[in-house]
Amino acid sequence: MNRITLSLGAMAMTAGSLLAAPVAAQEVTLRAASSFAVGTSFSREFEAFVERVNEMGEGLVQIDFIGGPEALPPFEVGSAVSSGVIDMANVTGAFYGNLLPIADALKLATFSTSEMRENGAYDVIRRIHADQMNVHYLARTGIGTPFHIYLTQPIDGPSLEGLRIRTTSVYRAFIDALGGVPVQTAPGEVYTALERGQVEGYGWPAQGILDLGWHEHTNYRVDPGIYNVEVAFLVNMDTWNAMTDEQRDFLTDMAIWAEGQNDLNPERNEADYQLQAEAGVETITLSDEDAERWLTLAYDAAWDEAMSVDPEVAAELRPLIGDR
Ligand code: 173
Repeated sequence: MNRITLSLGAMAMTAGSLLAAPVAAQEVTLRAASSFAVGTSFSREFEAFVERVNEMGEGLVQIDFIGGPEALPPFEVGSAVSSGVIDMANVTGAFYGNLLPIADALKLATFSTSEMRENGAYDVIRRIHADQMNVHYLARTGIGTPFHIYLTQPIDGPSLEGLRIRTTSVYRAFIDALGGVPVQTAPGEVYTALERGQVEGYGWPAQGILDLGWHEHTNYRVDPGIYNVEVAFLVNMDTWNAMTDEQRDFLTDMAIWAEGQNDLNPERNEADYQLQAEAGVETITLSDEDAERWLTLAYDAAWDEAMSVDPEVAAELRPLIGDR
């Protein structure tokens, strides 16, 4: 009798405290896509993030990764996350210039992600992404990895006169300044453009040219590299706002973990330079004087472009993201 009374009492208490407790957050599943091919250099970081979120976020946040360019064309990933066709994207600002032209200027950052989180740069970056694109800027990968110009034929100084160079908005102003002819393609078209002799070179980061076989048609890499790679994790703003603080904080912690991986970039770059050399890609190292001219042209051309695209935001960003 005693026992029965006790357990009934316990049941009543449990029911009472369940009713009084705040409703536990339901697990949310986010549909995500990458603008880079699965398993390649600029998707890998995001895939590691997805794996970690799915491992540590059980009952809270899960990510359904639908894939890379086979799922969504790379230049449409920005629109898809903006409109909510997907909830989350791994994409570079260079691929959504149609929505937020100034995003390409984020390649000009010289500060680390933690410096930019602290000094207010992220506030500006988040504001422009929210206002103009309806997305939350969650994380930035790529800091510590420069871009290079890769060529099928040698140059002997800072000039690309008459050469057709595959580009995105990242390298366009620089190629123009060097007298080259920029030819815009998605990464997935670079191999064919090289194979068919439609271009004499291309812009691409330090990492990844072996991922899609481009080393087979690449004879030279020009050093020094320029800028810093920017590949962001974006979340649709309606999705972000619909989540609980706990879910948002969890994703932010995971994002900061992903940004911590940027510290590995210098050694990853060296590993790729080594692989390029083994694959027969020769390095053209510009003289100190030419290197200075190369870098000055690269940064001046890109900042001029940023100032013409959105002078107010460019001027606001410049001291916050760092200047060469
Ligand atoms: O396609 C590109 O060359 C490009 O713009 C880019 C940007 C970031 C990472 C890798 C490539």
